Amino acid sequence: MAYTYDDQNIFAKILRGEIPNNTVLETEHALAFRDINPQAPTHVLVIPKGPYVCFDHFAQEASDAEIVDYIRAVGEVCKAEGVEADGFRLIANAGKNGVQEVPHLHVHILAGRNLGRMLA
Ligand code: DGP
Repeated sequence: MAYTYDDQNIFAKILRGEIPNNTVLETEHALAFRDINPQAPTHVLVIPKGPYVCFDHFAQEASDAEIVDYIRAVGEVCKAEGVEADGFRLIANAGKNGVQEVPHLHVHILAGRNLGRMLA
């Protein structure tokens, strides 16, 4: 399907500097910041800087450079936050059934407590 990107979404505004954020990491193609409503002691969102609605949109249309930079950014945040020792969870909600609130791709990095066996 063809995705339409809404440049008025809240993460687009964060990327343009119109809304403040608690930045954890910034790279050429990615920005990581703390979730405003944390669900775990560590709850960081990693977004690409490009206009991608969700994970498959990004995987289909982003350049190799964007994809590599973005995945590496997730890894860098995991390392910086020290989540590998006790484990963590990555979540990328998409669309209506995925209950995606903000229509700009974001991976949630959750850690710091036992997250249970539920997927979401
Ligand atoms: P999702 O349901 O996957 O689309 O989650 C969106 C997340 O974005 C949710 O956990 C709350 C977070 N969020 C929403 N608005 C803001 C904001 O203005 N700043 C920050 N840092 N996080 C936000």
